[in-house]
Amino acid sequence: MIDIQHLNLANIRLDAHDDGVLVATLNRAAKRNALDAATIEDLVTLFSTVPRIGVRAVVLAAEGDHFCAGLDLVEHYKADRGPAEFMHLCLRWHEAFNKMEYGGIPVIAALKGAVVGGGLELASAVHIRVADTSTYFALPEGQRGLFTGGGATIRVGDLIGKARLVDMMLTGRIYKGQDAVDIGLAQYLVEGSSFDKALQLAQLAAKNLPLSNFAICSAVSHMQNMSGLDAAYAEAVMAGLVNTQPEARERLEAFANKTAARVRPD
Ligand code: 1HE
Repeated sequence: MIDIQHLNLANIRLDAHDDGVLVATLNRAAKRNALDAATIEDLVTLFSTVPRIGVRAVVLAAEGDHFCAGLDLVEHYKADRGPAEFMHLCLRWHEAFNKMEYGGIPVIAALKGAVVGGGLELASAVHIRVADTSTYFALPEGQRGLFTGGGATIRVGDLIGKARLVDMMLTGRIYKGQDAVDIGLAQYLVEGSSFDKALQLAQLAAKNLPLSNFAICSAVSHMQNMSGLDAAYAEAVMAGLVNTQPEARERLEAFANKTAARVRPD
């Protein structure tokens, strides 16, 4: 059972399922789920805690028609922040997003409507992105006299490559539909509800052994920061741990006994 009682979040609603899936819903639809400082602190708290409370997978969803409109521009305008203050705020964004990407728990985003600016930075920190037909992606910072500060230069660049990233930044280009999938902004595009599909994927991932998911949802990202030589070494060490875990014996035995599912299409 997931214990979420002690988590007191201002702008994220939590719903724990018996199978270990935690649904975390951005809950500021009136502001199009814009990321104010309080929501960033919620994300830091949530994703610092999630790996230690029995969660096996997370669905990151949103209330309203839009996944996330990015940085809370009104809060930013009113606060009239100085460079050091904004730098420190960005470091909190990085803290939150790094906890998501490197935390070892699969995070699957159910996208819809605007996934823009910091909203795209948030979406790019999860492990699987599911879009519906209303979903669109953009980096409008340039048009607002701003620059990305929540990791777009790294994570969105990893997803779509530098040339497309710079085009989106310079021109405000919007991607949606199959084009967004084709360039790597989303892995799934559904006609119906992105939430239903994201939940289904989370339930699938939750059935994997936690140590396998840890390797997939933490080690892969760490390895991509390493040289090829070091990544191969780290992969071997990780596989040494994961592939000999006692919990895997049952699954291997089932394969050996021909009772396990075979890997076949349809
Ligand atoms: C906001 C925000 C926001 C909406 N910060 N309050 N991001 C952007 O440039 C996107 C800015 N937002 C929009 O373009 C539109 O709001 C949407 C296309 C997302 C939605 O449009 P719509 O017509 O449904 O809503 P709206 O009427 O524009 O906004 C409804 C309310 O949400 C309104 O507040 P209200 O109190 O007047 O009702 C808006 O002010 C509020 N709202 N978006 C604050 N972003 C670490 S650096 C990251 C840099 C960035 O992310 S730059 C931000 C890029």
